[in-house]
Amino acid sequence: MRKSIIVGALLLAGCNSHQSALAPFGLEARSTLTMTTVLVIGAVVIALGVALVFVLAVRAPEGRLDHAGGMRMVLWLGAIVPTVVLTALLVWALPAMRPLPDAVQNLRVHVEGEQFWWRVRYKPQGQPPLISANEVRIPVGRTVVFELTATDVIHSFWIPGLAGKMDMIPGRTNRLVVKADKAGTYRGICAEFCGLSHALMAFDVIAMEPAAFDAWLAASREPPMRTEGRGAALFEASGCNACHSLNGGEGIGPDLTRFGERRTLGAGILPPTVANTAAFIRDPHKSKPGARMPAYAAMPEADALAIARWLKEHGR
Ligand code: HEC
Ligand SMILES: [Cu+2]
Repeated sequence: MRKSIIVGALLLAGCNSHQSALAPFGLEARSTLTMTTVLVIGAVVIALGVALVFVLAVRAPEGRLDHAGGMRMVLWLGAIVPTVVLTALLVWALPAMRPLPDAVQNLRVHVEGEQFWWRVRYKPQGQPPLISANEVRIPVGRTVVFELTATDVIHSFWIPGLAGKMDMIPGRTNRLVVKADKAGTYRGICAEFCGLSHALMAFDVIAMEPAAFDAWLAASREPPMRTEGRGAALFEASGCNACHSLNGGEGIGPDLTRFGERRTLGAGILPPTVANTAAFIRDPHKSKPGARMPAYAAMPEADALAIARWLKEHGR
């Protein structure tokens, strides 16, 4: 008993509203939760009803139940009631199955799954795209169309609090239409085994009030403030810019233009402190086995720290 209480408490502690289908912040996840609740309550009511019928039948005095009565019960409980209940459930659930209308495409966000990180391209209507990585910002109350694809293997894009999973398949673009209804910082993950660091592939989802989102988008378009110095020189001399863009461009690795603004390092796995970033640069495979970034084991720690410090203040 004591043990099960402890286990139960630990399980509950694992439920955090940051990444949970039980704490929805979008329309689709909300209707899924309502439906789940109704189905669970319905199942409990039916199970209790069956148990009650069973007890009554066992306790009924001899001769009280005849064959015709049994057949009537089978007809009602076995055919009529299930047909009515299932039909009612279907009629009730049909509207929720209709995808959100995406005619008003305020914002398209193209997300590409990579081993083991997320390439993000914002495509607001009538504006040039904005490139980012490992973080998705969306405006509350506006329809957002995620365009999902992959470079290497199949990944699955899942923001539990917002909507269901959607596969990311190389050579194909899947669309997921969502609408957030509560501002906050949430978490998304990869839900399809994609290699060694599959479990280390997450991202922040930041749902912002529309005005704040527009301001962020406009600010992100300003050319990044370039700071020179030891970090900048080392970044270039070490060949980091062969894979990482610092001005909103494409590269083999995640765009680092606004790395200082991000809330995680390495696709949702570590706090982006200077020490963690320096350690990641020298040995990315320690925290992320199989990551497609070469280790810089020979780089002196002081140099890695200088780059990390510079990356964090580069941008703004
Ligand atoms: C061959 C390409 C390549 C080179 C060269 C390279 N990186 Fe990377 N880097 C990557 C890839 C790929 C990732 C994504 C790893 C992951 O999360 O799976 C990455 C991730 C990172 C991250 C974490 C980014 C994030 O969004 O959290 C930082 C910081 C970083 N690299 C810094 C550097 C620095 C500094 C150098 C030079 C010393 C460097 N990289 C050289 C490919 C490269
Ligand atoms: Cu993945």
